[in-house]
Amino acid sequence: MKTASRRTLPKVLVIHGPNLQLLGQRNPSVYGRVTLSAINRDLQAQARRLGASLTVLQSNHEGGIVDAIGKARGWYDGILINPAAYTHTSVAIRDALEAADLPAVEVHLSNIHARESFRRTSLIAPVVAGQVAGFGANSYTLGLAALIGLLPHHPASAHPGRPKELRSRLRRGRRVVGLTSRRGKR
Ligand code: CA2
Repeated sequence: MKTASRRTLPKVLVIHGPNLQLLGQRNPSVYGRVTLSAINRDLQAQARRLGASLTVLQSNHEGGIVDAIGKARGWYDGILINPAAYTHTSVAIRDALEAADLPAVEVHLSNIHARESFRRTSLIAPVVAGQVAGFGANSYTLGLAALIGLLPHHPASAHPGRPKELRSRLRRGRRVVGLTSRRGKR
């Protein structure tokens, strides 16, 4: 199978969900004054420092996001996603992320767990390695650092040289506590 990281720098697909193009223009009391372009600029700079390359996409359409995730395997090493309102509603995006089987991190500007009850459920959280929420634009940079730390071939990987059976569990951030190796060593 094609592995994106063998071709060049590790590649991360960044997906911004619906209405995030409005950031900085409306509703500053909830989402702050930072614009989506400023977030993307900071992410690109951080990726350069960490030795990764980014492709950024914003879509207001569930199907567009599903298509992008569906095509990611083989081309990207990981996915950073703010699914926005689809966080709380989209079984389709959840299923696409699960099927892609790539390391993925969910980010939110606001602390969704401290807001209206309908925002407290994420359909996405069970199929990603982790969620960063509540730190404004910093949620994205924290999420990107965490994601890059999960990439198997990246020098910043938290788990370099780990054995194969650990790698496959860590790929999606699965807990490894209690795992025993059949070969008796790790
Ligand atoms: O906190 C987040 O990042 C959210 O994903 C943002 C979504 C919201 O539906 C989620 O519950 C939490 C909303 C994105 C729309 O952003 C706007 C920005 C400015 C003005 C209006 C909407």
